[in-house]
Amino acid sequence: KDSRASIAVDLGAESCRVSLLRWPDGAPQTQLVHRFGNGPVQREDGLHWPLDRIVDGVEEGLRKCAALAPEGIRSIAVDGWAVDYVRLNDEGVPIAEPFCYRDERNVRAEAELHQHLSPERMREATGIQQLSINTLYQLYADRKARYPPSRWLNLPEYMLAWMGGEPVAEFTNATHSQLIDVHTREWSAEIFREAGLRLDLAPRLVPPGTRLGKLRGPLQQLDAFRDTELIAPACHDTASAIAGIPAVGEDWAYISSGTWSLVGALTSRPVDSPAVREDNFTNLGAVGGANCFHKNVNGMWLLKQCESAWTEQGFTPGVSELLRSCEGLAPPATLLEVDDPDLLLMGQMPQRINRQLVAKGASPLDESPDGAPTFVSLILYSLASRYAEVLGRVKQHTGKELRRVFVVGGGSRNAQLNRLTAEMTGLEVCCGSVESSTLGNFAVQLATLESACSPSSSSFAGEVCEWARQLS
Ligand code: LFR
Repeated sequence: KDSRASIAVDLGAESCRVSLLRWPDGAPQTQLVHRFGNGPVQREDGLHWPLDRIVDGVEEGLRKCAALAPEGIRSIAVDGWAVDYVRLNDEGVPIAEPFCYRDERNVRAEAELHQHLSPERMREATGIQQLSINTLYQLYADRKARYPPSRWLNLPEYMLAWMGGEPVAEFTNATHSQLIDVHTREWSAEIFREAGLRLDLAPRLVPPGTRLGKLRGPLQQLDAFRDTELIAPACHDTASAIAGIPAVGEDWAYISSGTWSLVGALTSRPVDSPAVREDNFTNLGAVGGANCFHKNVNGMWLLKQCESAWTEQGFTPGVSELLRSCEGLAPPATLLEVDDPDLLLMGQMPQRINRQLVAKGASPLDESPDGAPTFVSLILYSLASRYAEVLGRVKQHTGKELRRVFVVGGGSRNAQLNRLTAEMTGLEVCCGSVESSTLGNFAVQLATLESACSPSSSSFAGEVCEWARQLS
């Protein structure tokens, strides 16, 4: 086997990570080399991602990796959160900073578009869950704002193109756009047409595990990057995180726990029925032609947003102290509906939570830092209870006999939440990797480089799983 290193870039809404995989003595060893903070920034025209900062951070990470790997870099792949995109001119240069999916313009765009194209029809065509954050509504909001039609790339694919790769839309990421036809697995001409969007401006679709060409540009001057392949992994971080779970069999579910909690199970094909639609479950692309059947549940966002509200008041306990502070509190009498659209928006989280409690006839919590433990306890119990509810529905819809749930991602270290999840779901909670997206990203790179099977085949998925096991 080629003994050169590989790099995985994982773009997260709160932090981005650049990791290195090397083979000292022939055994794989991964290392987090560079991590930098990320977050949406409020500009005059809305909430955006600081693209220049992200690009600079990735470049710094790549340079650090090159310095650590004298054997050279064989391949690079990028995954990240889905739905957001960079609009590009004909030369592939960004026209503007990308919008953040939490911008309120999407809620309006969703309502407007549904007047032309019914949510029922859209569901039938795409098989995915109705979410105002989906790329479709954002492109529609761009159109309504009269931005000239332009090419666009989702963020991970943009980063790969920035390194010199072919501009593409990787399938797992593309399914989250709400622009893919669930039956043909191609862009849905109908949805493009009805939303007034130009199909000819959409990128070419490729499966996870596609080679996109060699790294080019200034970085190629570094010895380590002379002959580096760019690979599309599962560009959707959730699909990567699931690819990083080294589990076989049919008895397991997953919770990919970060800013969001993605709660569901892998299936061999999309699952559909009136009840699935009613429950607003999603079917998104997974590695090797499989399907992620899950629901977006709110996640660490609730905690992090409360934390920043308290920080503004000069109270800076940090998440681990907050978690400790609520140990031993009695279970809250009224639980939150964690997926209330209001709780997905940014800012004023303790106030938003109290608004919901009051609307339910419960007493509001103390919004001063003294009340922090009660908020944290309420969030943990409410999340675990929602996980249990969603996993119960997963069993019904898929017919799977679930015994285990793998929790992966940053939130998997939350021991209290894991304990409550085990209690409320009755399933064995298995703690996967905190960096499961990175692990899955590497596993797809290795399967792409080492295997002869088609990336859309289930044998490819098997090889990815075997690499994930070796890297775990
Ligand atoms: C997780 C994630 C979810 C997606 C949301 C928005 O990071 O990618 O899967 O629904 O972020 O992209």
